[in-house]
Amino acid sequence: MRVAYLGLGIMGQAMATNLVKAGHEVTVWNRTPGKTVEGAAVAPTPAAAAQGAEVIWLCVSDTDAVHEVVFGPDGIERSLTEGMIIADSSTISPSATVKFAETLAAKGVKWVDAPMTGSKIGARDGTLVFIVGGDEAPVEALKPLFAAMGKKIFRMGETGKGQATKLAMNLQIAMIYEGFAEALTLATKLGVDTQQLVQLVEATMVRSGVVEYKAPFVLQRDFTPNFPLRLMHKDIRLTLEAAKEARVKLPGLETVEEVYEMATEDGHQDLDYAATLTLLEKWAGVQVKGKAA
Ligand code: NA7
Repeated sequence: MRVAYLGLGIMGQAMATNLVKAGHEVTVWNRTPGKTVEGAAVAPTPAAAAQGAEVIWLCVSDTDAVHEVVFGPDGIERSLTEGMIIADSSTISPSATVKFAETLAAKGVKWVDAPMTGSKIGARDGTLVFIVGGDEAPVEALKPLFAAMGKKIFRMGETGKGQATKLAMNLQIAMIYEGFAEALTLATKLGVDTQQLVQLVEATMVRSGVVEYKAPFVLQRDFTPNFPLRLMHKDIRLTLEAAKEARVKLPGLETVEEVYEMATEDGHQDLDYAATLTLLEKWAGVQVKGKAA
């Protein structure tokens, strides 16, 4: 398929590379020039990249960035023609997604929200899980592209439902990790061996995929970003906004947001979100250690 790929960050670069490898005709664009993908053409603007494309795939930071790339002065809007599909893998506001889709529906353009999970390793290995919202026909048409970049897709309903589901997923990741980090901090202060605590967690119903994934990094104090704290913080804020719009109260997540706020003030925004632990440690006056540390 002819694909315009817009946004070559950690995720987009790897995803566009996998589209090229699968034989698709890809044209890329990135806001900061110089980022390229081997085997793909490079366009000077989003509008130029979208010319003649069947699918325009977006993977940029946030809601404002998507708005800029679609409706901004060099945005794709002017290049859109009937039958084109926009697939958005950025994690952005569900309600803004619905508005963007409605604005473009008059042009006969379909919007599929396709945020993903699997972080940078999943993007590199083509094993992402896509959480999708959109009409059945465009989602079906995108299947060869999903297959090139991921291992599974979950269609959650119409446009916007992919983003809504992604927020509900990341809410759980942030809260589960916060619980783990608080438990490690308290256990350390009380003199419990944290390596043994993790073994106990894994042998009981307390276990979780989040802890299984994060524990080895945390016990070695490796906070290099798999999922940067600034992006998890953005998702937490998006979730709280969506909750406010829907008049839903999320007291746990509101408190966790404050932890991310303070971790950002401490300069940890480009580390992995697991580094929120260091704030709890600072308050408790301890440092969590595993045997390997
Ligand atoms: P990164 O690595 O932070 O990359 C962000 C990308 O978004 C990067 O290409 C940026 O371009 C681009 N960007 C940011 N703001 C804008 C604006 N205003 N206009 C156009 N392009 C912009 O993020 P990831 O790849 O890890 O994640 C991308 C999304 O997937 C995000 O929503 C995650 O939550 C999930 P730059 O190179 O800085 O010029």
